Amino acid sequence: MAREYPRTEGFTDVTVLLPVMNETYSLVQTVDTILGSSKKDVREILVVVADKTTPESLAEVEKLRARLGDLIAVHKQTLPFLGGAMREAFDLARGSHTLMMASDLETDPALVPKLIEAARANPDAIATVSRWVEGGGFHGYNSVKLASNLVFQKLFALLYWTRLSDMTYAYRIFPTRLVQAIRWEELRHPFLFETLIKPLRLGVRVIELPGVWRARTEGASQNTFARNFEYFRIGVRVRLAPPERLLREQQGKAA
Ligand SMILES: Nc1nc2c(ncn2[C@@H]2O[C@H](COP(=O)(O)OP(=O)(O)OP(=O)(O)O)[C@@H](O)[C@H]2O)c(=O)[nH]1
Ligand SMILES: [Mg+2]
Repeated sequence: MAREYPRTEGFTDVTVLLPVMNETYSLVQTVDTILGSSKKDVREILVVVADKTTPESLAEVEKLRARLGDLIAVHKQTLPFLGGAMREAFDLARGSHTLMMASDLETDPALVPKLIEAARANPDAIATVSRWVEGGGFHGYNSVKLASNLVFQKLFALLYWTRLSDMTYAYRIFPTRLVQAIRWEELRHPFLFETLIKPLRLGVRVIELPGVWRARTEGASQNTFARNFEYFRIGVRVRLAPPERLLREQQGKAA
């Protein structure tokens, strides 16, 4: 019989993942907004830093740690890039659920309570934010990128035969056991898409909530437009892979 993904029966608390490269006040505002609304549900905020994280960002992380103590955990990544940061963080998460977002304010931290409520009501599902449904949107998104994004979403919704409208926005809450059971491949930004399509192929239910994307006001993205074409490769490969091959040999352990 085909192996199945491990089920999650309840929400107890959430590990919030915040990757940081060049954010300062955006990071602090993200943390304070989350704790202001949802502290009782937060197991820890796991900040992931890299060799290239700026000294200004590292200083803000240290200040947060001094101010908030155990609520802030810091991990220095070994694998490279954004996917590498998230993959290591998935294995360190201790909450029943793991929330993936950014620290540049492009993932509106005011939506965190809604994501937590969705996870509490549907603990075995993924709740993800969509910019393409009523109530969602884009502010300051380049128009060529916007058109390409829409075409990409429609194409892959058809290929995966799903009603989901936004499969590439990296703002979502997962059952932690699920993300620890999957065998991840990507290291760069296509990882963000991989975190939705692999669960879809495993039969995980995915719920969408509306959200507005706003361009960051400090620092710069680590992604380049040309690299967006790499999303096609993982999109097609995962569609063709047998679902049981998407799981690690030993669930919950490093593969
Ligand atoms: N620790 C760590 N954080 C990263 C890395 N790359 C990006 N980040 C952070 O992850 C978040 C999202 O990355 P961005 O580079 O802004 O990418 P994006 O907004 O998803 O992509 P675009 O829409 O193409 O701009 C930001 O808070 C970044 O600072 C990385 O290699 N390591
Ligand atoms: Mg960004």
